[in-house]
Amino acid sequence: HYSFFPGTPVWPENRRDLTYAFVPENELSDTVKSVFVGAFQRWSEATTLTFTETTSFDSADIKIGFFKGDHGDGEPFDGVLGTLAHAFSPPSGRFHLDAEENWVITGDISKSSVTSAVDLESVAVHEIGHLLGLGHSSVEEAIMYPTIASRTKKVELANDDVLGIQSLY
Ligand code: TQI
Ligand code: ZN
Ligand code: ZN
Repeated sequence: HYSFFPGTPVWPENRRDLTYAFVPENELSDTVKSVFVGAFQRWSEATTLTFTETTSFDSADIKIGFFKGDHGDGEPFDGVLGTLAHAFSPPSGRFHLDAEENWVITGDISKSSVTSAVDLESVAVHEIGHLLGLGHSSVEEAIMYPTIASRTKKVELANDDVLGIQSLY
């Protein structure tokens, strides 16, 4: 079953059209950015929320960046595997990914020969759930289940995820 953060934080009523921006220094390719477009779409299809990229980083609701090790928020990344990414409850909008992971951005991850390969879209869909206010789920099929088998792609919201997000928005 789905869960929320303590106190059930959500984006306020007047902040349902959210903007997101990428840390300019990351200089991400359009291919990488399009993975996030797809991940946001999963959640906008289940709600009335919308997500639009903005180039104005400072004013964006959701700020996405890849960082290595200690990146100044007291929650350092740890290199390959371990922590992959973290995102914080509303209305933080902080969405950080571990730059040292072997991120897979296209293709069939199950065919990857890199045992530590991690599917970027799967992690992005999960972290966006946190950004919107969902905690972890006890349902194994759910995107918000707290573990993912390695070399797995899991991007389709389960019923449990949809029920959870629809009770928030
Ligand atoms: N990062 C953890 C996560 O996003 C961070 C975390 C731990 C957390 N406990 C939390 C965030 C409680 C919010 C509330 O769950 S992670 C997975 C999964 C991670 C893990 O790097 O371990 C995914 C990131 F579910 F597969 F295990 C993405 Cl998909
Ligand atoms: Zn961080
Ligand atoms: Zn999580």
